[in-house]
Amino acid sequence: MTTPEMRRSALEQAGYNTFLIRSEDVYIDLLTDSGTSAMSDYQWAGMMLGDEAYAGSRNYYNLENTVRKYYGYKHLIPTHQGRGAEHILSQISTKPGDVVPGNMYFTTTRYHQEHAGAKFVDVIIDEAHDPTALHPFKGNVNLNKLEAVCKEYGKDRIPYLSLAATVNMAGGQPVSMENVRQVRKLCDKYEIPIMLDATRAVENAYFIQQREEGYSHKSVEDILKEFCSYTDGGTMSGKKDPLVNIGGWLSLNDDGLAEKARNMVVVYEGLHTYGGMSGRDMEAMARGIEESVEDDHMRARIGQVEYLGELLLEWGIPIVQPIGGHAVYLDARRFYPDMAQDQFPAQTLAAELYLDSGVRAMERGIVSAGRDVVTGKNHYPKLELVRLTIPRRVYTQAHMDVTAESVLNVYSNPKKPKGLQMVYEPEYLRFFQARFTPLG
Ligand code: PLI
Repeated sequence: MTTPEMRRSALEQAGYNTFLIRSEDVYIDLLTDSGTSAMSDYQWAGMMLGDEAYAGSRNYYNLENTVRKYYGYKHLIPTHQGRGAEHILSQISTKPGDVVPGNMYFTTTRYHQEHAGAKFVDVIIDEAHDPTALHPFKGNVNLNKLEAVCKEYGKDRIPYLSLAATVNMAGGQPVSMENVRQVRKLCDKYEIPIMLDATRAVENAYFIQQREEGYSHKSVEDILKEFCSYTDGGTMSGKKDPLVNIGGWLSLNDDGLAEKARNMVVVYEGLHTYGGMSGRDMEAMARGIEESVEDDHMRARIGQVEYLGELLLEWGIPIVQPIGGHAVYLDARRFYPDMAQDQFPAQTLAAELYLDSGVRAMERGIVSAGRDVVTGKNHYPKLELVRLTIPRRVYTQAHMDVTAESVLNVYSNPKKPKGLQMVYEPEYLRFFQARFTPLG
């Protein structure tokens, strides 16, 4: 528990950036679901079976078999976390002047694409940029947008389509099976591979089971395997779906590309049979993947997110709809309709929420979007959101109630903040370390 005075002081010291608050000053931590989930007894038991050989650990082979079994990919290159895999993939596939189409950007993913010299082009459906649109698969690719990019640049300048399922920045929104099937057809026509950001693909599979015709009787496990079968490989942050605190991987079906990746991973991550993870970490991830595809687990996990979202909707609070897989996203524009985007409404809202109750959330708006690498100008995303992210197997319904009550307090407070001014802006992925002062 914290007092208002403690929180005011902690927030000032953190430059009004929730990433810079110490966790001991946080009451309920909804910053992220990344690496914050609780491991099970089965996973902890696996930690005791760590084979810490430098080369050829048996835990690596177990992980490789597990990824093959559930995701279906042929080659497994382990990395320390998701962005390690994004780095390797970008470096082995992308050259300056290339173009990478994707269904909305993710911060680290786009960073690595741009770092390798590519331009990112958003090909998600328009509904994804509208927090009120009720489309059941707001992560879908707009096939016309994708085809226009394919026609303009062709296979020589498009190393792959970057397909995220679910789409984090759109509000944890899924991609339908029908859409990935159509995307596969189109990419085959233009000979462009599809690389899946598989970070929350199990959550995506659950939404397909719940919402798409013909899938209600299939297991999450089977749906996941079918979905991945339309893609050529994937990057994974083990810190989300796979229920571990650290780890990731790059998976590829193409033998030549996998050989390149295995060569590059030794430079940045570690030998190709551990890639920055210890044996025990790989064992915990293999077991986490097994648990993550259980229908009951997914129902409980997403059910908890929906519980919080439905409570907020009942109270008339503006959130992104439909409710996403890993988080509830507050629509900061509708909290502060008079605040200009340059005054950082979502960053301000995250600060207000922390001040009210010690609940920590994350900005997903103009600060996260960063600047255009060519012009240096700010991106102005349509979505200006605060993410209440739910770690897996950590919090109770009571924590969701306290969070909802605090959001209601902030929403109904007649004294509206004036916004923030950015006083320190780091060069890369500025949202992590930027500092602000309050206006007015
Ligand atoms: O945080 P990493 O490096 O293990 O993974 C990067 C990453 C890649 N793709 C997607 C969709 C992510 O959500 C992601 C990381 N997400 C974080 C840290 C989050 O808070 O959402």
